[in-house]
Amino acid sequence: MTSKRCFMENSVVKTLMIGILFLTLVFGGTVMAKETAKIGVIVVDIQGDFTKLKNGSLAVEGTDEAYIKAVEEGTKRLKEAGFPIFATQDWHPANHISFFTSHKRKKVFDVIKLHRKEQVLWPPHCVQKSLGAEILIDNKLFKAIVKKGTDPRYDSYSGFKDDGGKRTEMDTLLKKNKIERLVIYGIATDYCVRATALDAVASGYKVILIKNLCRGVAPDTSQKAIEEMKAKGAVILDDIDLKKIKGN
Ligand code: VGL
Ligand code: ZN
Repeated sequence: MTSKRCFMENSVVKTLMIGILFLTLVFGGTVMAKETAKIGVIVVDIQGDFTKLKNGSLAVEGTDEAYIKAVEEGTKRLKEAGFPIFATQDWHPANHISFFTSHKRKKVFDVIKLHRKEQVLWPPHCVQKSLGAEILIDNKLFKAIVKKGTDPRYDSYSGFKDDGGKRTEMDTLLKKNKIERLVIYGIATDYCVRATALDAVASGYKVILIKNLCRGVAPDTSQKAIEEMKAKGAVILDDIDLKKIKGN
């Protein structure tokens, strides 16, 4: 009698244990899979020429030491959370078409029509191998640095492709790393951050923009750019919020 009851209890316990194990595997598996939906980071153009800190040729408002420090600290946090970090680097030849100096009778910040688009003529900046082209945060943070704007004929605000339609290695790199969601921030909100984020959305990535880690060339175009990114489906966060980044 006692041994029979004991046997019954044992089998009930066994069934329960197998059930719990099964449920843990199934539900735990899905929850885990969701949590590991892979997140990557793109740090856009944190280069000397875009900063006040380095007296850059195209220095953007608010790019002081505190800003660069905030970008570096934020990037470290995201790396420690396990996300692969990618950077874009504006990397122009000295005769690049976006430089006003490459056009006769043109002044800095003139706007011309180029390849059927409006092109701002910038001061020469981020010339290949120059000091101003260097990325200002610890380069060891990056899994890869994607150079852009290397073709003298085309500008490339986007880290994904230039104005001639030639793709960089960004999308291949992200796909290789199984990235589905992208945290994006950097310089400039209204140019390279905007173009990179919009191309990321168009390429099927879920985009999270960290507003306080972005700086723009002008307030009105920056505000417009943020609204545009939001309208296209990007999530705008004021600051890094790991819970929201993982759960959004
Ligand atoms: C950028 C203007 C020219 C940028 C690059 O990084 O936003 N802006 N080249
Ligand atoms: Zn440029």
